[in-house]
Amino acid sequence: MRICLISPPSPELIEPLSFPPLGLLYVAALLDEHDLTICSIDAGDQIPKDSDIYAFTCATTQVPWVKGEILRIKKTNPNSFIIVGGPHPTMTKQSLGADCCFIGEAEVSINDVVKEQQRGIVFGEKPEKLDNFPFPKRDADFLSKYYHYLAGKRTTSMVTSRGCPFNCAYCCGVNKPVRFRSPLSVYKEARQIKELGYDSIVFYDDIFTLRNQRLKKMCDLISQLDIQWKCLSRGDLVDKEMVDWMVKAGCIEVSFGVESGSQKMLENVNRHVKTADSIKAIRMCNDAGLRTRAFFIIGLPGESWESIEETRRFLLKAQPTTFNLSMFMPYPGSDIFEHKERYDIEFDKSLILEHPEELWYQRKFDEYTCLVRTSAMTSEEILKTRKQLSEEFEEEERYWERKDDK
Ligand code: B12
Ligand code: SF4
Repeated sequence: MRICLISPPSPELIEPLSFPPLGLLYVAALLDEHDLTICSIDAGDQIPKDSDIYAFTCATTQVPWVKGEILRIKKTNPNSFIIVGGPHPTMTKQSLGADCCFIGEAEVSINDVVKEQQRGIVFGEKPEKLDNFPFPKRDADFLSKYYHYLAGKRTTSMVTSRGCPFNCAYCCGVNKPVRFRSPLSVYKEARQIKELGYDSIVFYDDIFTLRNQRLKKMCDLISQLDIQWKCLSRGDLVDKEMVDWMVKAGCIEVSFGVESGSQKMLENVNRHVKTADSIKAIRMCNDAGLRTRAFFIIGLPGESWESIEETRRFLLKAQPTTFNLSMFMPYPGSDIFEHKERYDIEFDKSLILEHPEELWYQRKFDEYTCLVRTSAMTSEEILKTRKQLSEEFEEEERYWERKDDK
């Protein structure tokens, strides 16, 4: 069977060729016995005309392009079978015109879907023991289309767990509940990545430090590989001992989803992390010699002049090495999108459903859009204060990324 796997373009990203589409590479590994082509549209690959099956991965921002391509393939190759999977179909159950709309993770069910050409909405059975399934298909030719440097070293991405146990109201929360791979399986995949010529890994787990003893075992094993890495954590899920293990194992950077400096706002969006814990965690990592990055979302429900000021004070106190101020975008499937009446926020739901491309919050470097307003701030005010806050701290940022990472 000729199967073409398609990674749609990501014009919303400033550097779309930083990381390969991991989800699709997992699907590729599962379908390995077929005649496979993997197309990265961002890398300029052309979709073959004569495939038997076309399988798209799709995030919400990619919907208009995917819909258009499905329509085109239906005309030019009407006998082919088209599948769409990934975060958007999983959150919305929208088929976008495909024959099969695949919900959830591919591991257990994708081969049956392909063999039986199952039509309509198909719910993928949850893979429980992740160790039983193959690593992503990291074909060297395909990987060479992507490049990312972390502190001067060529870097690629990997995940060691699925899902997360929390329910933040702004998050799409795909691939729940949380499941972990064994430290040994993580080590073997990291070793394979090293053998492919990478000395550096970004762990894209939602929260890499979720389980203390598992982290210790992973660090013990990873330290044998002499690689550098970075990961995501939470202010309440890291302590000094864990940081020491991580440093010894080659960790150079930890990112924290702080989201806001206002405790009240965090509680409003069901993010139960104390700002004091985030400050403590960032400073602890700084002291251990790690680079720290704090992610904030401006424009969450209840955003006000006061909460912006609290975010400003947070930055002054925590002093992360760098930070990102992204704009809040309500994604279908998140609690805020589905139940906006419960939150202090306004946005046009039908506009987002009809034009999901509007959810690109950053059109170009430093060019942001805002689709929301709160009782205290208009969209324009949210945009303006985001920019002001960013400019105020730009001078203080050390900007290691731009200096070192090219
Ligand atoms: C790493 C990551 C990124 C990276 C790299 C993306 C990449 N090229 O890999 C960066 C930073 C670039 C990024 C950017 C964005 N991201 Co992002 N990202 C993630 C993150 C943390 C991990 C993705 C991952 O690799 N998961 C591991 C793999 C194994 O899981 P998976 O991709 O879901 O794949 C499985 C299934 O979905 C399914 N599957 C996937 N594709 C297909 C295809 C077929 C045919 C089938 C059958 C099955 C199938 O099988 C796979 C194996 O089980 C997720 C959160 C998460 N935990 O998943 C958010 C997430 C995917 N991102 C999200 C968002 C919103 C974005 C941005 C839009 C943000 C922005 N800038 O505005 C952009 C859009 C980028 C894009 N066009 O895809 C949302 C998606 C929401 C949505 N409804 O689309 C998520 C879910 C975060 C969240 N919790 O809200 N992201
Ligand atoms: S934002 Fe992070 S912690 Fe919150 S539900 Fe999503 S992945 Fe989990």
